[in-house]
Amino acid sequence: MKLQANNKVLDLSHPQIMGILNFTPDSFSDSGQFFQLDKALFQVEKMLNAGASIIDIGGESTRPNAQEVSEQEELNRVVPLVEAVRKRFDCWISVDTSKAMVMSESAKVGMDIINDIRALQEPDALTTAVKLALPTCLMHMQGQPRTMQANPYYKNVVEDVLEFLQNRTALFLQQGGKAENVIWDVGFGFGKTVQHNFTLLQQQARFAVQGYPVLAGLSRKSMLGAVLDKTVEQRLIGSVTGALLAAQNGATILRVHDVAETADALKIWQAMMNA
Ligand code: 9MG
Repeated sequence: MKLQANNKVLDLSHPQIMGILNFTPDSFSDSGQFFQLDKALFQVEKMLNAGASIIDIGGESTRPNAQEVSEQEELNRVVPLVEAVRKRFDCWISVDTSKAMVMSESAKVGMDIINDIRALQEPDALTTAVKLALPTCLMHMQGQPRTMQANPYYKNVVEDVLEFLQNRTALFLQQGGKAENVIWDVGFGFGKTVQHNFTLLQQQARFAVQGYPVLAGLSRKSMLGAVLDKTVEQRLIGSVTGALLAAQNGATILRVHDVAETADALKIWQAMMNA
């Protein structure tokens, strides 16, 4: 499998690392605006040198209980950063957004992948993504970030998530989107209990065999903290293990904070696979 955008090809015959770059007020809060951009670019360079091939830029915090961000605020945060990364680096850039305007403005300055945790359900998002004709990650979430962990419920979490992704994909294709631009993500931590999350991780191969690349994001998430009884800062080994298990179960894009450590783990896994 592969992705194509803006005259680039991303080979998904082995897992690729997507490095996380959150550009929310708390992420680089100790700096002024110019230095914030500078620090973010330094962070991008570090992740690329450590083995990331995709940088995921987000201007909206998607943590449980996070407040929503206005369109203008998200545009102000994301678009100049996408433009700056595009000018400096020859990497893949994904933008974590659900807003049609952020998608189209980011595409103008070099975005390669739309990463939408709301699977194109916001106004105009579906038609915009189809028009942009870029690879698009459709992620499953039950509820909204502010309330999603209140009381997650599924009849059968694997079947329910599978049905949701199939339905969103069918709509995308009906509107004229191309199958080769679809990426799937079960949405670890988005409206799911610890048990739901680990069931989805265990059964991830069910999603991977459906014909679309699977993206997995477990990095530092509370499902790991719940098992390890560790704070966010103490979840490095849990995160690397989670990424590796996701790769083993068919994920080909791994969304992580700790790029260098994940890259080492993948190299060992790959050596075993190639032996
Ligand atoms: C933005 N974001 C936070 N967690 C994520 C996950 O698990 N997958 C994707 N696609 N995006 C995420």
